[in-house]
Amino acid sequence: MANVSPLKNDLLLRAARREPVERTPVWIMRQAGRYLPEYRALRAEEAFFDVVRTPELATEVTLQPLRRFPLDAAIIFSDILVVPQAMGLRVEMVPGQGPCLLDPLRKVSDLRRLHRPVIEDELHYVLEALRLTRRALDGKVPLIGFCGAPWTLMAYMIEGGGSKTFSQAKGWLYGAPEASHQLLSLLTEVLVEFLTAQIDAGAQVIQVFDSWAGVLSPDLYRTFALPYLRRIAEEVGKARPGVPRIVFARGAHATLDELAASGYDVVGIDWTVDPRQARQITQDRVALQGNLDPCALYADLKTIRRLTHQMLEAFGPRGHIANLGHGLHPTHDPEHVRAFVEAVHDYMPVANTC
Ligand code: 1CP
Repeated sequence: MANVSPLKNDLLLRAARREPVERTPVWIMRQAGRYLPEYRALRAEEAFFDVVRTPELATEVTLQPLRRFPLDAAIIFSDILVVPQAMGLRVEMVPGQGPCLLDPLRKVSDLRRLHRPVIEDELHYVLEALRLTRRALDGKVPLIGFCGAPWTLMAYMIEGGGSKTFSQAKGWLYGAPEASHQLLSLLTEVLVEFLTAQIDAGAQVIQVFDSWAGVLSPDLYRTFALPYLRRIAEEVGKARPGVPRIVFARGAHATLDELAASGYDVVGIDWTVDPRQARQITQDRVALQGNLDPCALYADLKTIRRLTHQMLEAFGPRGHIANLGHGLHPTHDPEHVRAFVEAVHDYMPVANTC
């Protein structure tokens, strides 16, 4: 990119490549959001998707957590549902409930309602927000771009919103496998273009969120999720080599070994996975990201520090990006978030005395 400063803090990039680092880098999923009073103040004035669609506001919200805490990365403020929106589905944010798709896919013939978006047109606001944020960061820390994984997006497009079981979307996988593959392929092609465009606009790392991996059996995950995740890693890696790719597949424990071989540089794990076991399974094929239980931040500050240090010890110093095992909750206290970030900063690994 022209006219941008060189990176002053590249800890996250080095950890993603499993290179030695002076200190484990840390960022937090949903680090921008409702637990911050300054975010809530802005949201009292502006609708969610207006913030997402206004690059100056998206940049402001992206930077809010970095003004408070010494984080080692920024993640662009947006949502995974901007892609279904760009493909023709209407999405609204319902206060206290979450996203709601007004015209979800109900039957296979509804696939005809989807169109293939021209990324530079229909998602230009994400790209512009990345360009603005990159300039505002002035090389302070790397900027993460992201998207939802094909399966997770398909799940929302069929259910119309969050769900405990995602049984309608799973119904498609069992009852209409061909149409499901057609939808997943289309999403994959769009996501490859979107991630590549995000990198061109300034994203220095990309993360794919497969938030609903955990509702699929290992067999379904192998058939309907992993092949598409692999294609994304491969094609983005080929188009823009050297940009670290992270995959976070929440609940995909049974397929961790295959995820580690799916072409990503980093695999994010949720808090139900033991870091030592994850290391054993993944060996030195990938770096790992995670995985303190977000609810651990409801503990007192001393306990947060102890639990964070225990987590760092379990992962070991090489190839680890500290994070929570999922996103922050609106009820988290920013001072407890600070305790987590600072505990990562001041961790001193026990010296190896042999
Ligand atoms: O009113 C509000 O302000 C809405 C709260 C909110 C926020 C702050 C939503 C609604 N999205 C976001 C921002 C967001 N979403 C980011 C910003 C960057 C950051 O992390 O700081 C990111 C990366 C996402 C990604 C996202 N959106 C995911 C994947 C991560 C995850 O949490 O698993 C998912 C599943 C969504 C959908 C979504 N958007 C919002 C909600 C409440 C949900 C979940 C809906 C559900 O399943 O119930």
